[in-house]
This record gives sequence, C-alpha cells and structure tokens, in this order.
Amino acid sequence: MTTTLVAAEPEALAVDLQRTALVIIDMQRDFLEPGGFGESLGNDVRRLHSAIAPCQKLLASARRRGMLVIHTREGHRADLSDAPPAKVQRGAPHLRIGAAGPMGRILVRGEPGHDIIAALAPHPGEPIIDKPGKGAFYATDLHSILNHARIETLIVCGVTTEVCVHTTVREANDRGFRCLVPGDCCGSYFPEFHEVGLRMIKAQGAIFGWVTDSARLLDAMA
Ligand code: TIU
Repeated sequence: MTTTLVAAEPEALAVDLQRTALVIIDMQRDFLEPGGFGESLGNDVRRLHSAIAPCQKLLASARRRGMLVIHTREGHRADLSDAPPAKVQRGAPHLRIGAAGPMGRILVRGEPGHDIIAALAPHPGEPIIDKPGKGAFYATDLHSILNHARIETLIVCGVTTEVCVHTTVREANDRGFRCLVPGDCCGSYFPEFHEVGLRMIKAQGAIFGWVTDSARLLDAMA
C-alpha cells in the first residue's frame, strides 16, 4: 500500500489513493440553474457556481488516475411514491417537488432539471446514485459499491455544503469512511452556512472529516 499525504485541516491526512473515490454530490440543473428546485426554495442559484470549475479540475484528475468516480442525484419517482409527504408538502403548491417548472417537474427523475449539469456530465461506466434523501447512503446501494471497490476514503464535493454534502459526510463517517472535503468544490446558497459547515466537519480533531481544497488535492493526486 502506498500512502499519499494530503494537506488538510485539522491536519494532513495519509490516504491510499488506490482506495479513494471521488463522490460528486447533486451537481444537478435543479440546484444550479434557474427554474429548478433550488430556486423554488427561494434561493439565488448563482451562489453555487463557484464550485463548478474546481469540481471539473478534480474530476479530470480523478479520471486521469482511474479513480472511482461516483455521481449522485437527488430526486424522486414520477409518481412520488418515494417522496414522503412531509418532504413534498412545503411551500407554495406550484413550486413543490413534482410541480411542473421550466425544466420539467421539480426534482423528479428523468426530467431535464434532474440531470447533472453539462460541465460535470458523467462518463459511461461511472456510477450514478439516484437518492431520495439528502444523504447519499440512505436508500441507495452506495455502501455496497464502495465496499466492493474496497474504498476507504471519500473525496466529497458538490452541493449544498450544509445539506447534502454534510449529510453524506456524516453518513460516511459513521460507516467508517474517511472523508476529505475540498471546500472550494462545494457550494451553498448561504455563504455563512458554507463557512460554518466546513468548520463543523473539521472541528474537534476532524469529528466528521478533513477539509482541504482542490489545489491541495490536485497536488496530492498529481
Ligand atoms: N442536494 C442538496 O443539498 N439538496 C438540497 O435540498 N439542498 C438545499 O440546500 N436546499
């Protein structure tokens, strides 16, 4: 086993890059483009755009190395049978999950808004995890895929920092994975939540994981 030291906070982390996967959370049109779920919740979707270019660089590097790359998408079945009423019945009915919007039905699988943005489109063979919840482990086969690939460490990026990235990092941490979170590859509609979300991950001696950035990761992966 060869370990590589990745500069991070609260301290550098030694990782086996052969047993590391890149997990890109929910970089979907529904969150990043106008007219989708993110905007229906009252958010300015442009706040997430700073994460796109750093994610592209990390994705290119991971692909060059042959690293396992996993994409996730939050969304529901067309009949909403997997969408709890408690999740759907929030906000104005015409803006809810399942309502018709400019990118198709909001947060519904198969609709244009559910797609991953073109800049980060999955390559054939890269697993796509369709998840009904905020965490990528809940009601998905992500854990099996990671176990079968003998993955120990996850690089988790995407949107939003304090919602689906955080939930996934917490789930992964409880399942025994080390999580490295490159802050510039994540984004939030709330700059202060992004900031505090990252601080929460690395506090108390990396209580949930290690925070780094794309430059330090690209160095380690070069
Ligand atoms: N992917 C994800 O983070 N889902 C959300 O609903 N995020 C919000 O910040 N709303």
